[in-house]
Amino acid sequence: METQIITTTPFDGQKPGTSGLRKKVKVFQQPHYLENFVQAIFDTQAALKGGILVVGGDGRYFNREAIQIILRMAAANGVRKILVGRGGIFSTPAVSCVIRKYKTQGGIVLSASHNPGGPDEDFGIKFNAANGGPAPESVTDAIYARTCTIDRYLTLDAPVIDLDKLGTLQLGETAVEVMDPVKDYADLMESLFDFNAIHQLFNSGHFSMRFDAMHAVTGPYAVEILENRLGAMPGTVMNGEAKEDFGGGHPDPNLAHAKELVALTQGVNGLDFGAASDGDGDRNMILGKNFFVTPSDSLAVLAANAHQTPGYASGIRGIARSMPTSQAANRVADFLGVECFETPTGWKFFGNLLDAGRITLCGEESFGTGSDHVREKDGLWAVLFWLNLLAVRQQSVAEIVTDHWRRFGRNFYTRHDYEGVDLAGAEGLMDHLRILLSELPGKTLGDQIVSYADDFAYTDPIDGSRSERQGIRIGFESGARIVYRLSGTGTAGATLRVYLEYFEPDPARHQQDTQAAMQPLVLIARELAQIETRTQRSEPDVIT
Ligand code: VG1
Ligand code: CO
Repeated sequence: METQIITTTPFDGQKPGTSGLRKKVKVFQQPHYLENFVQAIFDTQAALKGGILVVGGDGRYFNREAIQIILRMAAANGVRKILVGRGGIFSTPAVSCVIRKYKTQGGIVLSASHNPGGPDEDFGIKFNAANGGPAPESVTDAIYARTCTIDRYLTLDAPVIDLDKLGTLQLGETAVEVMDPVKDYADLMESLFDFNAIHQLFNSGHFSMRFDAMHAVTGPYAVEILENRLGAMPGTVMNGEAKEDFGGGHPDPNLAHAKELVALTQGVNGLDFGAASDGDGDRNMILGKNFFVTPSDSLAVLAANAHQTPGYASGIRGIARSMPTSQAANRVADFLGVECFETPTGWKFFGNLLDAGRITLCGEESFGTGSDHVREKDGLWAVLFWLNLLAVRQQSVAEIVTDHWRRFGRNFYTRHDYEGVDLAGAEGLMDHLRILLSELPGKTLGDQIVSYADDFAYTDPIDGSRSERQGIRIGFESGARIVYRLSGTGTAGATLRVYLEYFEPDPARHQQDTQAAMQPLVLIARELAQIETRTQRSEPDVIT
């Protein structure tokens, strides 16, 4: 097998967004496109030479082809050993787990997460560092800079590798180990949660649940953990067969896209517990009987109850939440006397805080929750955490959350997304808000008085790196907030996200309907940003 040096030229626009490089499959299929980006990783990450690399993806269309390309390039670039999941499969949190467990120099994750898959849909790639987490901006910036100057890549003239058979084979000088993508991750989960208690809950005869894998990567993980190890009834995992196009669906675990599951939890005979994960297994949605847990509340509830699970029995060191995530977690942190950090959107911003031991739990409003057990958000981990709490507290999901509100007050929360809007219009809207910022404090909007308004900037407390223009925050004296930002994961046009929150201390008002309760704030947000005239949309496409 000979190393080949292929001449190439830079591709415009290989700048990674919130979670890596995401483009249409057709873009990735252009000659040399993927190769360019992958070579930029090898050219900038010197430790990979002679080191160990983990490779795997969520199984979407183009996953297998991409992996073959990456394996040949990794061998040509002198990687000593590659750990690849059988069938090319690894969930995102499982990649993180494997990088850490085997102390590798990093990993390449192939996924476009919750975006649809298929020949006309999305694909994505990102590099995870030796801590198991998405590369920090300094690294993604370096990779991007290299894609702008690259003139050649290295590959091996080698036959296709059989990814479906476990075992180690040789690719030139490089050992390629095809491993079970589930086992190490399932073992880690077993070390964190009380599997006996959950097993008993499943066997009690008075607990019903479904996990919706949405035809995405968590199917095999959920079957192994919930059905095989924990003894849940066969069929507990629905849509468990992973498909290249996710069965034509949108593998995004929220009220809009997991309708089938939501319906099963409704009515007098609704399930006691429903949960779902996304394309690459890092997101989670938690449902009780006729009850939806917002991700922001989920983070706060897990933090307040963490000591009731074996993995977190000695308490938590601190919490971090992404900026648009509700402030419910801050109230728990205050109560526990631990720090609560507010970081820009994207899991990479939690990495340093986790590595430094400043935080144990972290989360995002976008259905992402996680802890220091890996360096990615982790869908099944959150589901098991909830199951552990349900088992030891012997309460329903609704009881646990309403108890929490009674103790801490309720942060009503919603997010309105305007998808695929005109890019210039969306940028114009953000610029318009930036100009308004300085004159807002002290002003009355609707029935709210503005206390602060800024374009969020973050200085990493560990390495001092600075990230600017991370979204517009408008805080009111009542504790309410409006946040505007543009998505960094879309592949067509722009997506405007408007995040709304208000605090309600009075338990008598905790049962109100969220959208109705938030209507006054919604109107303020629409008017202030001139959403209708600037996006040509009168209503959001997705409300979560
Ligand atoms: C979205 C979410 C963000 C999340 C990111 C990646 O980003 O808002 O919280 O970290 O997706 O999640 P954006 O830029 O579109 O708002 V995943 O499950 O794609 O790894
Ligand atoms: Co995801």
